Amino acid sequence: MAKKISVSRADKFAFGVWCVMNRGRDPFGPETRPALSGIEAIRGLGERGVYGFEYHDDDLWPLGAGPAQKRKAIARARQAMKATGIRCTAATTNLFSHPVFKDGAFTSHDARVRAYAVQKAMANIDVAAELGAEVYIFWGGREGTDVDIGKDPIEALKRFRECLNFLCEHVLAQRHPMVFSIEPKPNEPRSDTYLATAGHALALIATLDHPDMVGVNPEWAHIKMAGLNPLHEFAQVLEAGKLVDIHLNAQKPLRYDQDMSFGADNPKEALLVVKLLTDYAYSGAKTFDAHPFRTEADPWDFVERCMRAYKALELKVDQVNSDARLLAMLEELVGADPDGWDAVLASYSKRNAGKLRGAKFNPDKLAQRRLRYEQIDQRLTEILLGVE
Ligand SMILES: [Mn+2]
Repeated sequence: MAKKISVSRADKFAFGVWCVMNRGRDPFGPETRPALSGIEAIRGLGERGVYGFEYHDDDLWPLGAGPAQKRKAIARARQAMKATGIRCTAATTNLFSHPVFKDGAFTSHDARVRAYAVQKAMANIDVAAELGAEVYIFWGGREGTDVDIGKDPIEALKRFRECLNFLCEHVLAQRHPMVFSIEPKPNEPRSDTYLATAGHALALIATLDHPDMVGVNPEWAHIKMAGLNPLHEFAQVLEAGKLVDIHLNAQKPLRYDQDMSFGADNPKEALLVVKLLTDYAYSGAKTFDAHPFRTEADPWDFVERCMRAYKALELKVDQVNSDARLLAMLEELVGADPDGWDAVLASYSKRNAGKLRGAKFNPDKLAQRRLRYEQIDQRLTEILLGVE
């Protein structure tokens, strides 16, 4: 009998408020859904048992709002949080909508634009800390180029680094209990974006003044846009101890940013991502950063769907992790290590090097070992499809 799916706050699901505020506008047509304010978004998510929300500064108060208007918006957000039990899990700065950022924010040529961007981030970092956000995200929306001769990519990376270093110092000075997170994306809205993949972000982080304060929140769709493998990207960030948040959605490879509901494109890949997060006990928020199809009347079926898809895949992960046939085949795949090479390779020593130098291998024989990948993959498919 099929198991019933129920979602609770213990699942630590989160949504960007912008996901449900999305009104279906695309480059070819206007809005198809009525407006929803950031506060209504927080409240609606909270009422549906969602654990957390993420927001951009401009989602909660308009750009250029005075102190009184801003305080009022923050108070209303806190009210909605208190009334529904939803938490603010992460926040970020809108450094891409206003035309001032049309050629980048942290990587703009204009020092005044860079300073304005850092000021805007600084101000929202303080609000985010007040709302309890433990993660602050940097998605470099416009940090890229359309004309590569027009911007020195080395200089751009230096500028990005400088701004992150400055903001890390701000967080330390304010004693906010917060880490930063870089969200990579290969392109769109710019022709090419700096820090295109998780690997790019990890490499930049290693060069920062406070690398321990900065992680990565890779996004499924952004990875697919680059034609890469979400499982591998998430795993590399997780293995580096840098997975501080994750943006789940769906996306057909190598296309414009589709941001479909989680599980909508490739359930097998999605299953393996849920398995990764389960097996390695990822403890951060599982955040959906997607939006409803333009054909939807309201955003709530979409919210329900993303969470149910994750829970359904979690049930499948239980099955996969306890399927005797599959486990036996996977064990056989790893095989035995009768000569203890695992231990030799784990650490270099003169003795180990000597043992390796003197060893005799028979590559032709080793190559004959049976690898049942066809059967393994089919077993996974059948578990996913629910057939015996
Ligand atoms: Mn995202």
